[in-house]
Amino acid sequence: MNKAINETVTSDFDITKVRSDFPALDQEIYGHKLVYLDNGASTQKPRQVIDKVKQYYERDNSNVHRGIHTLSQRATDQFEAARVTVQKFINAPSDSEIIFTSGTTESINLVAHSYVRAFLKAGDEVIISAMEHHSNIVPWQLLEQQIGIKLVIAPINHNGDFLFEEFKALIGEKTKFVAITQLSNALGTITPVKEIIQAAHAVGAKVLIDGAQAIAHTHVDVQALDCDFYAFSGHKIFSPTGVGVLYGKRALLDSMPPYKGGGEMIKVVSFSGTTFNEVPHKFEAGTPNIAGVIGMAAGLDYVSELGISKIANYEHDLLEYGTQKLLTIEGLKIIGDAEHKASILSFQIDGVHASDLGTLLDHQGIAIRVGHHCAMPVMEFFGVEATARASLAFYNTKEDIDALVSAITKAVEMLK
Ligand code: 7TS
Repeated sequence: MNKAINETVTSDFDITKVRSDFPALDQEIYGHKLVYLDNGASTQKPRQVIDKVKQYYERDNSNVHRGIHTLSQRATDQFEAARVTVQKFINAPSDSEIIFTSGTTESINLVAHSYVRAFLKAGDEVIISAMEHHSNIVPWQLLEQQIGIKLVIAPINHNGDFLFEEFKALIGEKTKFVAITQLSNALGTITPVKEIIQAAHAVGAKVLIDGAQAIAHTHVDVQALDCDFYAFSGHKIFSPTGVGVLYGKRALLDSMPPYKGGGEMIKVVSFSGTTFNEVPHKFEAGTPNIAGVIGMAAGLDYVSELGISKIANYEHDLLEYGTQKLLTIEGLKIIGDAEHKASILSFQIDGVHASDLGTLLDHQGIAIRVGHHCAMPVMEFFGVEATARASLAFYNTKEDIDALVSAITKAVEMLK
């Protein structure tokens, strides 16, 4: 990272107007203005998303794909229009390649079940990185136990960089699948996903990208990446909880067996044999999170309107500013200083327990996350049990960072 302190973090959008779109930001916690720096866990929602969900429940609430009546048609139209919004947002070739799930975790489990469990056999290798979130580790470990695949871990270094050459050395004829985060939630590392995908494809392996963190911070183009699967959650991109996306290449999705059985995913059900619906419906058994899906389309529209590259530039400057300011605190060490980094500031302070720090910051109105961030192997690698993590969004400001630094300084004085 460029180490010069950028005192003038400027946005190409109207930050005051942007902040006023997010009602939750405008409140006090213990008598202090809320400074929300836990965007890696979940983002706040703009009024446009909240209004959309409210409008749906007040006017259009009904089930999708099964009603002849007006409300059901309205709900279905909005639900399917949301699929096209997602398709365009990630530049997928077809809206039939967009499957609505409950979030990244379910998207990854769908692929684990319907692709890896269905097509890999004992001894086949699945590569993940050493900095995955538990939801991109445990599904593969379950398959290790259940069908005997071998999980191979691509290493990182102590800056948190993904080691591409070491990764390439792990790839071989046994490699059948690669599942990698695009942005580490614990370290902020941006991984070279395009190169990873090319290297995996060279041996015929398929690739899933965990975009849970990346989706709100970088431009995602699944065709340019040429990934086979891409997973993300609505709630990390200013949209409702309980909804997410799995993108998959159509030919793969067509070849895969369903993940869950139930209504909507079938063509004909009979006791002499059942046939399945076309994708994406084949993977969407049961009544979906209709309000969540419609709200997510509004969230993606909001981000598109601001412009993801403007967001990325602004957050990059803010991250550099935050890095420099935090490093002025005595005894503070940043965990994760990768060359390519976004949105996450994980740190530790000598002699200070992260959870004590988190509590004292909360009492000053500052929301951060402390703990292992569901990435325990990363903590083990760095020899720490927990870090404090400030994670940024485009509505954060230099003043938020200043408030964080001053609150940490006060907290450290109290704790030492
Ligand atoms: N993958 C990554 C990289 C994540 O950061 C998360 C959530 C997930 C997968 C799972 O997403 P979910 O929406 O299905 O739960 N990460 C975090 C976090 O960093 N703090 O809280 C949740």
